[in-house]
Amino acid sequence: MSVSKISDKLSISPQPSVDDVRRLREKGYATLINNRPDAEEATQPGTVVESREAEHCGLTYVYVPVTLGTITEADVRAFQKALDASDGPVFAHCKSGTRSLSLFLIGEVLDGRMAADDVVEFGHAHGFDTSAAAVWLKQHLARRPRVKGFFDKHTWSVQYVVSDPATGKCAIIDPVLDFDEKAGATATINADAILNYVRENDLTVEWILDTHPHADHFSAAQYLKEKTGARTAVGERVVDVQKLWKGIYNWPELTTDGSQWDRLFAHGETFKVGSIDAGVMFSPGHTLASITYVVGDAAFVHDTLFMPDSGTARADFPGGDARILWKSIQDILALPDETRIFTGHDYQPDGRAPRWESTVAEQKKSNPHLAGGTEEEFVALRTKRDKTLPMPKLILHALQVNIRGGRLPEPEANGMRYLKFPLDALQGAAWE
Ligand SMILES: N[C@@H](CCC(=O)N[C@@H](CS)C(=O)NCC(=O)O)C(=O)O
Ligand SMILES: [Fe+2]
Repeated sequence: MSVSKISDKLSISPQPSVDDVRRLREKGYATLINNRPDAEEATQPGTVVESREAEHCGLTYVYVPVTLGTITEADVRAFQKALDASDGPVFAHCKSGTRSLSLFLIGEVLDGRMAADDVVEFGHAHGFDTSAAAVWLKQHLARRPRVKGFFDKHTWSVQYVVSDPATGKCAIIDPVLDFDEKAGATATINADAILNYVRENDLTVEWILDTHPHADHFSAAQYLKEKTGARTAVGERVVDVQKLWKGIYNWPELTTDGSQWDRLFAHGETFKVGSIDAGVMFSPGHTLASITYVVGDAAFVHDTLFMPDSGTARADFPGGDARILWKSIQDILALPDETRIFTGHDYQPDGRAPRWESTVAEQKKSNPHLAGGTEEEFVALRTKRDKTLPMPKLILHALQVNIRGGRLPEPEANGMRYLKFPLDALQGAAWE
C-alpha cells in the first residue's frame, strides 16, 4: 500500500487490503473515507467489510462513493465534512486514490484555498492525474455567476450586477436612483456606475430586477430600462402593495395590476441569466411582496437577512410582519450551506467598512437575531427593536415612485414633477 501524505490531516492511498484497514488505527488514523462504489472489481473488500473492520478497530468510517465523471458538489462537501469532523488524521481511498484526491482538491478550490490552475500540478507532484478535477472545476466555475456589488452610502443600499461568465449576459438587481430630499434633486450617479461596469465588462443586460418596492430609496429600474432595453421584474404580490399604498396616497388613478413591470414573478418560477438557472422564492415579512432571487449559487435576499454581524430587516412597515419574516428567513436558511447570500443593505455596525456577502452556513452560525433562537424569541426581539426605529427618511417619497416600477410622477403643466405626502398616516414618528 503506497500512501501519499497530502497534509497533516489527510493521506490518500489506492485500495487497501482488509489487513491494511485493520492496521490503520495503530498507524494513528482516526477516520477512513471510502470513495469507491462497491462491486467495481470482484476482489475489492467493499463497504460492508471495510465499515465492519473500521468499526472494530475504533475508526470512524465514511462512505462517499463517486466516479470521476459524475462527481457532484454534494460529494465534495461530504468529503470535506468527514475531514473536518475527524479528530485525527484521515485515510481516504478509492481504487488508485485519484478520486479521493480530486474530491479534496475541488473543495480546496471552491473554498478559495487553492487556485484552479494549480490542481493538475498538485496532482503530478503527488503522483496522481487530477486533470478530471481541473475539467470539473472549469465547468462548474463557468456556471457560477459573477457578482459585483455597488454600495450606495446615502441609503446603505447594495445594488448588484450578476453575470454569467460563459455568455456575458447579466441581471441588475435593486438599482438606486439618487435623490437628495433637501434639494428635491434626482440624479443617476449610482445607475451610471452600474452602466459603466456593464460597458467595461462587455455585458448584455437581460433583466432589471427588484426584490420589493423599496421604502428608503427610488428604484432606478425605469432609467436603466430606457438605457438598456432590458426587461423589468418584481414579485407578483406587488399588486397588494399597490392597493395598500393607493389608499394611503388617496390615488384613484393608480393602476394596481402590476402592469408597470414587464414580468411579475410568482414563488417557484424560474428564468435564466445567460446560461445560468435562476429561480424565485417568495420572502414576505419586510414587505408583502418581497422575493429572493436565486441565481446559480447566489441568493439575493435583500431585506430579510443582513450581514451575520448585523441581524435582520425590520418588519414594521405597512404590510410587514415579524412572524412571516421568520418563516421567509427559515426558507432561505434551508438553501445549501455554501449558498452565497447577498444582502440588500449594510448599516455598517460600529462603523466598519460596508460588507454584503455571507453564506447560509455563516448566517446560521452567527447571525445574532437567529443563532440558536426560537421563532417566539425572534418575533419578540424584532417587534421590540422595530418600536425603536424611526421611519426611513424617504418612505413617503419612495413608495409613490416604486409602486410604479421606479417611474417619477408625471410632469405637471409647467414641466415640473411633484411628490405628494399624506399627513399623520404612518405610526412611528420620532420626536425625541
Ligand atoms: N436610517 C435609514 C433606515 C432605513 C430602514 O429602515 N431600513 C430598513 C430596510 S428598507 C431596515 O430593515 N432597517 C433595519 C434597521 O435599521 O435595523 C433611513 O432612514 O433610510
Ligand atoms: Fe426595504
